Amino acid sequence: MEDTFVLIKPDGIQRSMVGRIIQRLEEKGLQLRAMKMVWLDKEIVEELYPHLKEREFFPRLANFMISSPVLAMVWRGEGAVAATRKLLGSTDPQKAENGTIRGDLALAVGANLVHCSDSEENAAREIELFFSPEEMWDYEKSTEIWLREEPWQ
Ligand code: DAT
Ligand code: MG
Repeated sequence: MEDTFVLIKPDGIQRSMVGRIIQRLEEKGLQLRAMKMVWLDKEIVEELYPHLKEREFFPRLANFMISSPVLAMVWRGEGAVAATRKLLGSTDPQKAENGTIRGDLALAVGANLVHCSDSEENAAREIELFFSPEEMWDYEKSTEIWLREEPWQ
């Protein structure tokens, strides 16, 4: 089982996409382990995007990310990191396939609705940035039996 970090960005909150985005993750079969609404500051944006700190667009990205509260989450599942990347689609919504969250619901790379981790290592780092172990729940879903061959057995 793998955990991945997902964050609904300010445009997702402002455009009332929270429910739709969470629905996609639930429909995929991923399990919600933790969720927290937070208002980022520039320091945490730099920690979330260390690979982009030197890029010319970073100041715009940082201003966008601190423009509204965001929703931070941990989702668990088999191959959760790669599965969630696929569900989000390409970074640039203009290039993202239809059927993906960014492909269906966004137009601009500067407002692409959702962040998710790009590797297991980064997932662990990003989760630690936002959540303590006590804030992440380990539990069985009672609906799990209804995914079996003979749920009534
Ligand atoms: P992803 O979010 O798909 O993991 P990333 O880590 O390369 O992509 O970039 C993080 C965010 O930075 C991305 O979601 C939007 C913004 N960004 C990336 N490349 C950009 C660019 N060329 N111009 C403007 N914003 C960009
Ligand atoms: Mg990234």
